[in-house]
Amino acid sequence: MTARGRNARHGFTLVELLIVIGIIVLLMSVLFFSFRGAFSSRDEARATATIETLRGNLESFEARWGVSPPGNLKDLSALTRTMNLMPPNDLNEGIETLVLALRMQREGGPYLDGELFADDGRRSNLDADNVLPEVAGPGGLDLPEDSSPELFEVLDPWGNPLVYVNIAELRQGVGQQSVQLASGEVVVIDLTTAQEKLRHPVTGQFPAGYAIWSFGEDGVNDYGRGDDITSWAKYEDVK
Ligand SMILES: [Ca+2]
Ligand SMILES: [Ca+2]
Repeated sequence: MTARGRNARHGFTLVELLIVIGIIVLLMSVLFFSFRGAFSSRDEARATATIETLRGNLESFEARWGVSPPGNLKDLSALTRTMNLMPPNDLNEGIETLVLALRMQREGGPYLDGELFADDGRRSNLDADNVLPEVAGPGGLDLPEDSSPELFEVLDPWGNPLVYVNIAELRQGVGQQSVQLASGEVVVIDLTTAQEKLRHPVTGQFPAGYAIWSFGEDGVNDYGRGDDITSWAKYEDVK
């Protein structure tokens, strides 16, 4: 019998076995991380696309109204000369006001993308609040006839509401709000921190007109930094 035949009968040595196991473990971890990476980049792309859709809708509103949509119901009342538009609570008020403003039929509206509004995965009312039906109807905000007076939010792919801030209000220290997450946790948007974090670190400029952001995959408010997804060019990306 040849030397080769004897080696084949003895099978794998311990070292060979360990190398094979090591390679299998390595391949599995590569696969795991690439799957996870693919999922999180798909979610990030969805969040970016939702914000882009809102940006387009918002620009149509600005073209007709001459200002960015207000970030609180009191200012939307003033802009639209609608009485009694009081916030039932301070939860999610920025994004609720944006959605409401974009749903109005006045001045050529509604501006809100129909597909986005029909998407249960992206449209929600986590804090189950609404405006008075008489304010919602003709002579008031004039929402579409078959439409609910609920104060809807737009959600990111992780189920948390997007945050909407009107920059003119932010500069005046107006628009205090809290955000109710999918988990039920309530996060306060601190205006002083927002004034600091939303400014460009070099030029000191705020995003023009408004700011929309998602807390990102970690669900933590980084005020548009970190893994947050933003309607403006992220400052980490600015050269
Ligand atoms: Ca709501
Ligand atoms: Ca975050």
